[in-house]
Amino acid sequence: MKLAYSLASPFARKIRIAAMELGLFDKIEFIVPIKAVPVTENEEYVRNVSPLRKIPALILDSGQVIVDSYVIAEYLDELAGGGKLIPASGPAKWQVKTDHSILQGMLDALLLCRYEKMLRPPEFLWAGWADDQFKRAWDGLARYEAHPDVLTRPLDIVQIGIVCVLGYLDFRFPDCGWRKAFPKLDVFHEKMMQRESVKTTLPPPA
Ligand SMILES: N[C@@H](CCC(=O)N[C@@H](CS)C(=O)NCC(=O)O)C(=O)O
Repeated sequence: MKLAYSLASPFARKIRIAAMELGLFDKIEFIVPIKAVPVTENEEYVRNVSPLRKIPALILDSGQVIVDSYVIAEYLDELAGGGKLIPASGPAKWQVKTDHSILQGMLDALLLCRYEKMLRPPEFLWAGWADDQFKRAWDGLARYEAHPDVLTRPLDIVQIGIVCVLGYLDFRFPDCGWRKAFPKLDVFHEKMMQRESVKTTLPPPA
């Protein structure tokens, strides 16, 4: 199978970490098919992979395409036997899915903030909107700072998601000061950095 990804994408990083942790990394060929920013047309990708023009996407050997990083993570988890990074059933499953959705929203908000600042012509920039997107991610971090139980349990997709948010902040918002504001997340991040999967998937220098 092939993963359409980029080294800079926090969503794709989640899948690369999950694949390594699940022992599936070597089964995947990693390809960089598009420049993953809005307003970059790519008809072939639209036709063959996804009309949304987003990465990551997993292309199975059968040709079937799986999109959205959570769905891909769920697929890989099932392939690895199930219940490894996502609980198989019960209240824990729904809590993990909910937490993951919040983290997904945090990443979406950070990307919107970044796109607003990077892509929009300066005269049209809506600073209040970009700041509000950033605040959603920031408030999300406060949620996990207040729930250290999430940070100390065995590895799951929520912890991987948190690492990807923190790594993206270091990558695109290096002066935001999250370490000072969220000391428990800082300790968590240091601990996670000892994992090969987390260390080797850091985004490249900006
Ligand atoms: N919900 C999607 C979000 C993926 C996403 O936004 N990817 C970004 C790159 S990090 C992208 O492809 N952006 C291109 C665009 O929005 O045009 C997922 O979890 O896979």
